[in-house]
Amino acid sequence: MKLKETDSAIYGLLREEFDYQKSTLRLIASENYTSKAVMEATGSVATNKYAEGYPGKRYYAGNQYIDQIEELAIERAKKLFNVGHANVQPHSGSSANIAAFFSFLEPGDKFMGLELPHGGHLTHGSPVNFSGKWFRAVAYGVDKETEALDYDAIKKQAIEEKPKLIICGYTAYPLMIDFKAFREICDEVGAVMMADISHFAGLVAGGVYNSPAPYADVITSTTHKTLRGPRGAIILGPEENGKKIDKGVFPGTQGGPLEHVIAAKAVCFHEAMQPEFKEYATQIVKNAKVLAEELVSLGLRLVAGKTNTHVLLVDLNQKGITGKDAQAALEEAGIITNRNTIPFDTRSPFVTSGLRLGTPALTTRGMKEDEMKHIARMIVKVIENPNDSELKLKVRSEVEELCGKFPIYGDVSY
Ligand code: DSN
Repeated sequence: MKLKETDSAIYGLLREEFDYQKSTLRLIASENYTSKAVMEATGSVATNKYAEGYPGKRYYAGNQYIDQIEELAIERAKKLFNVGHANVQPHSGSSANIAAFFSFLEPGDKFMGLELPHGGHLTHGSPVNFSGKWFRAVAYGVDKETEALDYDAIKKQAIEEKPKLIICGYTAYPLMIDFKAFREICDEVGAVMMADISHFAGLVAGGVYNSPAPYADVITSTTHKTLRGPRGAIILGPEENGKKIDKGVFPGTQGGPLEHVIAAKAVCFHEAMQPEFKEYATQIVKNAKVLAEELVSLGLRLVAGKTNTHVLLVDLNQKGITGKDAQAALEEAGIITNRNTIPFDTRSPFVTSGLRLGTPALTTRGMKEDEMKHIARMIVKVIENPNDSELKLKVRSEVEELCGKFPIYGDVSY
């Protein structure tokens, strides 16, 4: 039985999506192309099984193979991130953060997280999210001059606010985080240290980003960004927090785990343990740095002036274009990005003054420094001439030509 015959509408759309992914440049910092092996596991028979509970303690019969899959995923996650405990069941990054809050906080407790426009995530205390509605969220920010975290200022604020938990780890922060400094701040005020490493988990696994493992009480992460696995998440921590973390996921905030996705997570962890993955992570950062330098040399301003991670944030204010319009013009040219607020942004999150760019997906395609320079030139041309249809068409064909040289999923066809 084939999808093509049973559901031609979905088949046709998936085929179009596949062609679109092949022929466009993905610069969304949180996206990637996962391996065929990961996709195979995601599309496997493990989707048919209910397995509420944990390996050896399930609420349903018939889990002898599923238990082994989940155990393997757990052991690999522990080894990859050098932690005493891993829970591989969270369905998404937001689910992982809800579970972590459930494990360590009571409704109404105070916690601190980075403000959304400064690079924080929705689940780190935004007033429209559960994190801001059910808890007393206090936002810290980046320094106005440097646009970097000011650890002394965060410490001062933490001493004044006395939060029960502090989150570090962000979605749009181009610099490396000092996790030891956060541990010291948390110790000073008796707070739980939570690190959300969703964006840079692959860089941690590849050894090119500081690891929070020696410091954090709980670590959450998605598995599909720089880590290049299936869409999903994990929660890690020291062994002594294991029971608390597990209860926070099930029965705290989730029911049946997605065992097909857990199988794919296990595949992803195995892939991330291979020497090639270190090379991949190293190249992601090299590419981001070259892309950043080239954009700056072409006249764009970057938040914090640079990147030392996979992500860079362009401040479009001097170019007289909003993030929304830049994103739309680039999309027409086949360059897929996302608009993003920048620190102290005067525009709404729907419009924004910034553009977030990242190199994980381009690096998976095998692109290197030369391609980054080429892409930077195309981006600047479009941003400077967003209404020039002819130019956008020309860039679109340049993009297609470049994509053709760096194919994805070479022998896969629909
Ligand atoms: N949506 C993710 C990102 O793009 O950073 C975070 O959840």
